[in-house]
Amino acid sequence: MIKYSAEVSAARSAGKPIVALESTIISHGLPRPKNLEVAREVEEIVRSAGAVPATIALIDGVIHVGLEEDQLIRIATDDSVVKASTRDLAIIEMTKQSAATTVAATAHIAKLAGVDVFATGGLGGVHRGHSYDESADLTALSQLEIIIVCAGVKSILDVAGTLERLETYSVPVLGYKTNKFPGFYLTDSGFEIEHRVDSPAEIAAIWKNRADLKTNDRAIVVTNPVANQMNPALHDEILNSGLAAAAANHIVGKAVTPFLLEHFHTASKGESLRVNIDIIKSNSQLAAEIAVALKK
Ligand code: PSU
Ligand code: MN
Repeated sequence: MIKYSAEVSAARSAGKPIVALESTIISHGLPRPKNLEVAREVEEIVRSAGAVPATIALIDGVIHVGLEEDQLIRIATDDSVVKASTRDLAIIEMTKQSAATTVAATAHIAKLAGVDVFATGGLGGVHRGHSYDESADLTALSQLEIIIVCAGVKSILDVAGTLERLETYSVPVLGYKTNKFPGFYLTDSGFEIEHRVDSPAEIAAIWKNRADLKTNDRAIVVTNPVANQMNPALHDEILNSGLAAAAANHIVGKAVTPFLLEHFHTASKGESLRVNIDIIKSNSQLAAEIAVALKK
């Protein structure tokens, strides 16, 4: 059912630390041709930190954990690549389409492959003004034992609502070297986080304690704030114009998030893109360090 890249297959046999990487950010989150460049750089960051990268996607209906070069190019450049959440996986296998996986779908496949650590940019969550538009990322996190490293939830979302949902689902939220909940493009979303951690070793200790306590049937969210944030005034202005444009164009369902991210990248003339790239690189670095710490 799952095909492993040569590198991931060797890492599994050797018991090496592996980091799962999502592919929707490559296909639908970052503009071309930067997306392919970043996908490659992120994999290299994971390797330099002593872990093995496993970018996850479906190619012609087959689930791949770890992509070979031609497969990564396919995800980054082929217009027919769709965005797949967990509910889409079995259907895409049947139709033999190629698909990039969201946080929810990537986490699901990572668990099937026995991978415990996962890096993304920003989590999905509750959408502003639409309390029934809630990313399947949240329900996935409530069901999968995995550590996800992110820069908080995407700032296009209802951050307060998303934090409340994470509390309901008993998903712990940790601030990496901070007590401020990161705001994706912004270092601080304006919300506090109760629990701060200062090292991958502390996160590994929490992971082990949860197994003993049997509170490990769900994810741990590690939030890693971006160092050089977007200008907050510019951020808020673009967010407002983006939300208005999404409503005016009747953008719904899985198209909402890619639409808003694209609006940001265009309207900010590359400033949000610069931040998004910083985020994914720094999260991948931290995820690799955590994966290494879990093996100690
Ligand atoms: N983080 C980014 N860019 C992205 C995403 C995350 O920096 O494009 C993707 C992830 O795959 C996440 C998805 O799961 O956006 C959320 O989409 P939705 O709101 O439709 O669930
Ligand atoms: Mn949605």
